[in-house]
Amino acid sequence: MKSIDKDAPIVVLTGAGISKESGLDTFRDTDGIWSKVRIEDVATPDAFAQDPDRVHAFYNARRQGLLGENIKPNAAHQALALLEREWTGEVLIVTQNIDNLHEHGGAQNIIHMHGELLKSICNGCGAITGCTSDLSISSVCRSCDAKGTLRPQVVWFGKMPLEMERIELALMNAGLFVSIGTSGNVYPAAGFVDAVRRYGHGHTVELNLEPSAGATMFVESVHGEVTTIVPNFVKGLLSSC
Ligand code: BJW
Repeated sequence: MKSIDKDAPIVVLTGAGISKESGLDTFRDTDGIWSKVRIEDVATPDAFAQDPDRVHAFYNARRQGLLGENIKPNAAHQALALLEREWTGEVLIVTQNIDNLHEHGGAQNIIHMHGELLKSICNGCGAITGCTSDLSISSVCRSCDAKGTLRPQVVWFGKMPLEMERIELALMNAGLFVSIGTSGNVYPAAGFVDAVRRYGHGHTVELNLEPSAGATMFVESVHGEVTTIVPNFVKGLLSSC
């Protein structure tokens, strides 16, 4: 592991692979979510416009799954929270995941660039509200009283991910960019490593089960299960300074 200045900001990008060992499905693995449902049926604004019942059912099932007692943060989520506590510089976790396992693992500085499953947004007034129960076309927005306008606060294909300006600034300033548990298929997240190479100055590391689509763009790669490789990586980082 290259030695990193302990005051340098770190940006960590996470994807579905970090939550796999907590019991949540990934998208593109052979048993992943997209092997069971089609993206165009559940994860686009058009899908919601054409068949909101189907989209609600898809996210209701995932929300109830996430709230199950067996779903807990794993050693990788906890290691990143430790890094956030112990590192002298800023650690920003940019997650593509809509689950809450980074928060439950103890991390605080988190951007959910693809939204959060435990929040709803009103297509009418834009109000964002905590949401732990099922949504339907009969749900009523508590802010504007409109019926049928609530949807999960998630970023579907064709929509701009959240807080992109803040993320881009952090990538430019990062001394280290670490990508964890993502296949590197979905933009703009898949392009972060290239942005760091072109416009930033940080060291780049991929931690994933297998080489991602953008693996050759990283200076360093470690392949294996996150519950092993992330705690080891964090331990090495904290002891190298
Ligand atoms: C383990 C492990 C273990 C497993 N240990 N590892 C052509 C070129 C470039 C871009 C585009 C293009 N055509 C269209 C686009 C844009 C599009 C895009 O990227 N499409 C691609 C598919 C080509 N992107 C968008 O539309 C985005 N918006 C956008 O670009 O806005 C700009 C714009 C807007 C308007 C006009 C013009 C421009 C929005 C993307 C939204 C993504 N949404 C989803 C679903 C919503 C949330 C949800 O329901 O959960 O987000 S899709 C899905 O993929 C989800 C994820 O966050 C995202 C990324 O998946 P992730 O995390 O990488 O998961 P997997 O399953 O792919 O990978 C898991 C990895 O973990 C694997 O590698 C495993 O090996 C590994 N793993 N177990 C370690 N134990």
